[in-house]
Amino acid sequence: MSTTDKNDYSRRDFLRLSWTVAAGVALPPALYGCLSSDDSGTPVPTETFVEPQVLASRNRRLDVTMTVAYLKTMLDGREVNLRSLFGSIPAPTLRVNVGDTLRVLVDNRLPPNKETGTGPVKHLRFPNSMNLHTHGLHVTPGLVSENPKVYGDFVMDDPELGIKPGTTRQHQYTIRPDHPPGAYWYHPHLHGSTAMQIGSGMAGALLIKGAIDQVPEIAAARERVFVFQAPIFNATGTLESFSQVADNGGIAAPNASVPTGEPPFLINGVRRPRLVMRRGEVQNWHFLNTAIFNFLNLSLDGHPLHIYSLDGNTLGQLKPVGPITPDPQSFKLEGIVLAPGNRASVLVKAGAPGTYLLRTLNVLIGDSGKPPAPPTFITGAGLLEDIVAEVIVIDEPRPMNLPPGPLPVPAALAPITDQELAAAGGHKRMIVFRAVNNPDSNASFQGLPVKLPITLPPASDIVHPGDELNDWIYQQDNTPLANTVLGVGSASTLASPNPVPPGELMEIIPFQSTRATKQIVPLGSVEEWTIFNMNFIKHPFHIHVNPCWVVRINDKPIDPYWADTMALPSGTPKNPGSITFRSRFIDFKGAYVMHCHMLAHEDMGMMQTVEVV
Ligand SMILES: [Cu+2]
Repeated sequence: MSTTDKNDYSRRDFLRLSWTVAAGVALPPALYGCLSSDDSGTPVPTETFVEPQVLASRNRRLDVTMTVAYLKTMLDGREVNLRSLFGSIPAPTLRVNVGDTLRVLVDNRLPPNKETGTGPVKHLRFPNSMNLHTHGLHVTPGLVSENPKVYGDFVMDDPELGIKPGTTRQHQYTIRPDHPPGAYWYHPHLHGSTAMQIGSGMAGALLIKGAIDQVPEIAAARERVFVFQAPIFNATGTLESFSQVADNGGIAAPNASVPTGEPPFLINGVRRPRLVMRRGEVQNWHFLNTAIFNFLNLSLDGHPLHIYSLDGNTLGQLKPVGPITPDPQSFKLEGIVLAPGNRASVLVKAGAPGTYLLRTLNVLIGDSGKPPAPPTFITGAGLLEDIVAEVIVIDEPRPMNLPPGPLPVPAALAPITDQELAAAGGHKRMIVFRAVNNPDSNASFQGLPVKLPITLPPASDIVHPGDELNDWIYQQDNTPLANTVLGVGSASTLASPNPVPPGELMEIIPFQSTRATKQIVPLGSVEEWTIFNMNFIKHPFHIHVNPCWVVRINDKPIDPYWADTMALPSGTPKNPGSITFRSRFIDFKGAYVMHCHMLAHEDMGMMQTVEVV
């Protein structure tokens, strides 16, 4: 057997093992980290990196049934029982081509919701209901057909009316021939359950293949998907309700038996997997940050990572990042920084034989003015360096090349120039993201209702039926979120030095409410939006359906780029951070959302409707 065969066999073994893990069978520990040998007796390091199962389109179509159920499996050496998609954590990679049709029948077999009646506030009572979002896809956000009911990228459900346990929903996504090919992902998006469900591992990669994949050097490179997840679960390996999810994406600690802190990153369900490359080999890696709170700041020892695509949007050339010499004292080193929701596709060319670490470097996710330094780690302000994978380059040559020239960029990603914006009317919007802290924190931790330093509107003003407004303002359980209201509002009323200006109420009304601020955009328009951040946390702003051409950060021009998720620079009410982008609201009418991708924030109301009319 040639060495190539050997390598490919061990790869297939691990694909099989991957499926075994997905099926919920514990792997014998001995299978990890062992060495096999080739015919000459030379030990060949065994990969522990596993690919998620791939579900690929055939004849321009992929039609799958997504079973949603609890999964008993091992994660990071611990037995867990968590909600899953397709019986797998992470969920399988959906692989389609531009021009294909993707159909997903969601079959929710989770047990009935328990948290009814007197449980936490209304929208947190449906941990086993869900819906489905294809993150980054330019597809219709509404219904594809009324009879029978077929849904596009629809996430506007009232939490009470999502895909309930025991029910199904048919989705259909038509990937336009001009859709940018790249790395996307899918996950549930029911308001109030999103953080808990994605934190459990309910997420998978969605690859759209097109011209970029036919570049000879990319086509020749082995492709790997890195679904970064930081699954959260308590001491018994479960995550039962939203009230267990902390603001920082960990487990809230109502008692000493529940582990605290932020969960470590896994790649495709494996902690610190090992990859094997040959000297000179080029591989094609898709990094997807599907964690619900934590940023990645990726760097490979001794090797540049050549980015060619961000959030599925081809850059047109390789942009090398690194190699970086890690410095445990520094929070300034920038590798590939991926906020929750972001993706980057990179080419890596293996150098000299040796062992190299793929790290997530120290990263500040908030700027409290005092960068955290080990060992005095400030929760929520920064993440310490971690090793996320190990790359072994073996001394067997496989000479391959990086693409020498420009890379194909889809026409849909042409820059939005000043001229185009002006010709379209030059419409601009300003939108604020912020959390309002409740100073009366002790009261909430004693289980008392939280009082916000604001004046509530009269009940007669509440158009939406029921107790919705109270629900979405008051958070009455004991999570750290109890002290915080997260919302989206209008800059015209909020860009004020007064921390609680009159009119602030509009930012904390639930996104489905008829009283909530809604961004109404005419179909075909081109606009420039500035998103302000008045908090020290870098809230990652995400908007569905149409990508964003980012032109300014903190009002300073940058080298523009396309993205669907952007970490807002930190700020204060007096000096908000900001990101300015332009977008073409084309092809699809309908209602969708923009929100914070720190998903506990989204669940607490940091979400607003965009309606293209
Ligand atoms: Cu946020």
